[in-house]
Amino acid sequence: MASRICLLLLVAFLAGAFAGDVIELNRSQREFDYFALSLQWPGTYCRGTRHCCSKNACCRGSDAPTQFTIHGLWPDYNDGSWPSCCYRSDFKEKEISTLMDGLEKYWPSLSCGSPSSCNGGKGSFWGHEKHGTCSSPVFHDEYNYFLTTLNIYLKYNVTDVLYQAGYAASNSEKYPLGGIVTAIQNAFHITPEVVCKKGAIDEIRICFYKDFKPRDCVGSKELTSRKSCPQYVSLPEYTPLDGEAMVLKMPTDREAL
Ligand code: U2P
Repeated sequence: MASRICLLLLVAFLAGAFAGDVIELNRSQREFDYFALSLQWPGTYCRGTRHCCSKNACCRGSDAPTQFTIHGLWPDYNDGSWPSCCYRSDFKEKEISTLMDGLEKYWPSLSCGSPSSCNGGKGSFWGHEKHGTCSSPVFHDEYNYFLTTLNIYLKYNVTDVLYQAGYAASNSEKYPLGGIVTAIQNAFHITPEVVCKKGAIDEIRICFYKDFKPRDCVGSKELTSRKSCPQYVSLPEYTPLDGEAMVLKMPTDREAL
């Protein structure tokens, strides 16, 4: 009788685990210190687009994004490192189905490749958001992680702040890095981290305490050493592939991987 109960418990446990219940992956990773909201500039990222697929927002023609889009909300440590893949839990797209329009618009994939994930890279683009698994105790579920990220992205509108300060997308202008940083400091009272690629702004990161009050990013100190950005940077406009080229270049999602 006892062995039958043990067997039943074992079956129930395995059924729970395989049904996608949360499994702790790495106990050695301590709780994170702060969040970095990493924003990418499509004008810089999309310049590297070599082929198209349906999920790639760089391929939306005239609907391609023209504002900073979300790269991720990253739990980080004060020493500059970060935890990753803290729990294995199956990503359930259904839980965020009501957020899909916002995610497609503000948090789109800008490539056809599959980002790395904790579960072998399968499933939807947002399923790779392994950072959510390390956001405990602030977040315990997918829905709140994605909803909060969209909300703080909309509240701290970096594209608008730069535009109001005179820094608009341009393929001819170069802007002082110091001026861009000052515009964000004046608006949000924190220093962002800026990452460049070939002299163009690639990412801007703004950081938050766990209660979502803004704070300096750890990497913002590297600004003074001009780590990846020159003194004058560009904020390129993206000219999408035209309709005909897109049709010719549009492989299926499978081919694009
Ligand atoms: O910067 C390269 C990649 O490292 C991951 N990263 C970086 C900084 C940080 O604070 N946290 C972090 O996770 C990102 O990996 P991804 O989420 O894109 O897979 C970043 O792209």
